[in-house]
Amino acid sequence: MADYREMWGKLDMDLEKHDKLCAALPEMFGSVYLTQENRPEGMNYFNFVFSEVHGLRIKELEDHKKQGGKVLGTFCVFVPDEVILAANAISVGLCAGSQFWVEDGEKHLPRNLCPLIKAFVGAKVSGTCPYFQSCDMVIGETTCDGKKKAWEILSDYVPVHVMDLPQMKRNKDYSMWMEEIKLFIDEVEKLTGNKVTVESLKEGIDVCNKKRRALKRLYDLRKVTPSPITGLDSLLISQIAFNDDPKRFTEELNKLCDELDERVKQGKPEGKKRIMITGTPMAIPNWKLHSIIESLPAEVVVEETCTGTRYFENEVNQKGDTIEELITNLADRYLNINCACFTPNEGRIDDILRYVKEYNIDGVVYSNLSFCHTYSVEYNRVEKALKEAGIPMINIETDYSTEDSGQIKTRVEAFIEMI
Ligand code: BJ8
Repeated sequence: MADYREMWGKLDMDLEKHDKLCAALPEMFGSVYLTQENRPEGMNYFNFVFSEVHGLRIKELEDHKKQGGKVLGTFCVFVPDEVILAANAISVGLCAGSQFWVEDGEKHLPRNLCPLIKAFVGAKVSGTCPYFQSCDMVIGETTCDGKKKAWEILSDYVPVHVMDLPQMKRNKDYSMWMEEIKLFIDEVEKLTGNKVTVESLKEGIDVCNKKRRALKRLYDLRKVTPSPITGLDSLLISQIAFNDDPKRFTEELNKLCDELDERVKQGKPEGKKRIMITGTPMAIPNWKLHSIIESLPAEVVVEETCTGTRYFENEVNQKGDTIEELITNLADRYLNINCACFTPNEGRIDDILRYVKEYNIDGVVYSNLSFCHTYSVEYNRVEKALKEAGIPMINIETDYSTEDSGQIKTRVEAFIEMI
């Protein structure tokens, strides 16, 4: 990574602190990922992307900016990437999944707050995330209270545009969300100097739909027993989906799926328990729960999370001759995402019950980031529904630290023996 120091310096990064992060990540990746046996060849691309996550990809963003392009950072799967692509800008996910940033976040935020929020604020204020440093603007959204207030702090450091996400799904909420998408288009046009046209928006929709289709293909392959790919590898792919070039990502993922098609033909059941994870997102490099579960005789075969099915389920309808029609299509697809910030949120229960059948699930791990109230309160509804369906579930509330890993492993081990 030494070659990139000049680039990082120009991005106004704290190089000394960033060195510490760069020193820790390869070791962590090696111990979690490279110790897995019999990984598909196609994972080499995703290993490479991770190894260059602060290098080559950032250089691509900088090259794009040198040619007059813009980079926008996002934190939530409700922000329509299609619009960003239509204005010839690049979208990067900024949700942070490392304990490394929490301490700096806590200098500006209460300690008893979701680690995801503390980590992304910490990543920005410490100047150690080159994605954040490359952003011309970040797009927040009014999902949970913690995020909503964090935008005010971030706006001291970087231009912020906040999308007002409705928290119910009535007709008036659809109209409101369409208005928000229109305001977002105005903002993106102003920033980039590029007009979002019917043609460019259709192209953006097409790129995003193809990416969703490739991810869906990967998840469909995981429905097979045994899954031809580990949950850990799948999670890495989903995390990389937020930052990689979307066309290249889709192409590489489809290549990997071709290889997995072959593996499926040769796979023999290994007697591992099939686990669904449901709950809060797992931003890179949060691999904690997957690595605990898969160190036991179990495989994670689906994640009902935003770094899982909520990211790619449902495509945007590409039909329409006006921007208005395409905005309606965008609103329809995005308001179909079942995040716990909505009330009621019965759609999430339906999704979970459907996945239990489709993925032949033996047990569900409810994964809740500490202090995420929406998901922890919604546990009650999910538990009730799964109890009625006769599916065992365990509730794991945790953060990014490793202090509780041993305790979680003991609990998950007992759970897996019981199911
Ligand atoms: S659509 S899950 S990405 S809001 S930040 S709500 S974990 S307390 S991330 Fe999310 Fe969009 Fe919903 Fe998905 Fe809880 Fe933390 Fe808030 Fe979070």
